[in-house]
Amino acid sequence: MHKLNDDEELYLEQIALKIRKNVVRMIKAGKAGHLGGALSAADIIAALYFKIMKVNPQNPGWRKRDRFVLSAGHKCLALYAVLAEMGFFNESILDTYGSLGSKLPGHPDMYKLPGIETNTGALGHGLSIAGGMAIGLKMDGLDSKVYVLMGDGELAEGSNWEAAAASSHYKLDNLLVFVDRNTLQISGRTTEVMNYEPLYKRWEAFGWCVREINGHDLKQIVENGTDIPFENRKPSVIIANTVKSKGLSFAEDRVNYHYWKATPEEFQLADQDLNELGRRIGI
Ligand SMILES: Cc1ncc(C[n+]2csc(CCOP(=O)(O)OP(=O)(O)O)c2C)c(N)n1
Ligand SMILES: [Mg+2]
Repeated sequence: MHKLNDDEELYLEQIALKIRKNVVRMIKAGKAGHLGGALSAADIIAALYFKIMKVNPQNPGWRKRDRFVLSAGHKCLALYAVLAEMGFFNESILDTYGSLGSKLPGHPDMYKLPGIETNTGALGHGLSIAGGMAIGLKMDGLDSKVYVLMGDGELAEGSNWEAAAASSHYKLDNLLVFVDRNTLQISGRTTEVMNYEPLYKRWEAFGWCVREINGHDLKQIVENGTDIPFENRKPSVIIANTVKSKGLSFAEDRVNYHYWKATPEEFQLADQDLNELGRRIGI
């Protein structure tokens, strides 16, 4: 387990802010994009890449790397931003979002961009893929881990629960799921569209070791994310309570910012909010 000190926390806050700024930058370039889920997950993704996982931007296919599966593929703007920040590719590629032939499609494509482990976008498949990776790593005698980021609305896909059962059956203690529980999905509150609460008890009933954290608290994310397995011979899941569109005051916790086709006035507001946050944390 790694405990973040204050300097490390500030550094990760700065990375998370850069991710948020670059998410908005890509949406500006592409004229629209999935905003809310990228921003609710920005802190988790910053912590994963900059503190928790072993990856090598100079050698994306390094055999001993940890694997990251963005099961909720529509959050990919946050993934593109962190991969650019890590140096997997030149940051200028971010400005091609939305243009023909871009390496940054609306959902991630492992054949187009270094650092993408698997194609996602159709919800409900990432956990099955990750389970297969986790089994494969064990068979190869590697101690690498598989990290998965899922949406809370995504959990309504039944295939997830087959994968959850299989992961505990095969004792995949090299697997850690983050559920970004922002309580919204595409068309409303998750509890109203398709209720899967209480999440904690459901995961537990499927044989997982469960923890619940504040998904914007970088200390909690790192402390728990570096502490796996929570229990030997069991897969681990962190239910991360978050706010959809976190960081943009006019959009936070509002369903209509799941996908954002912004007006120039809204872009101005977004820049104001993020620059203000930057002034507070020194960038
Ligand atoms: C199989 C499938 N059905 C429907 C969709 C359309 N869709 C895209 S995002 C989304 C909502 C996802 O909500 P959640 O998992 O909570 O994501 P977040 O709130 O983090 O954006 C839906 C239904 C999809 N991508 N795949
Ligand atoms: Mg959600």
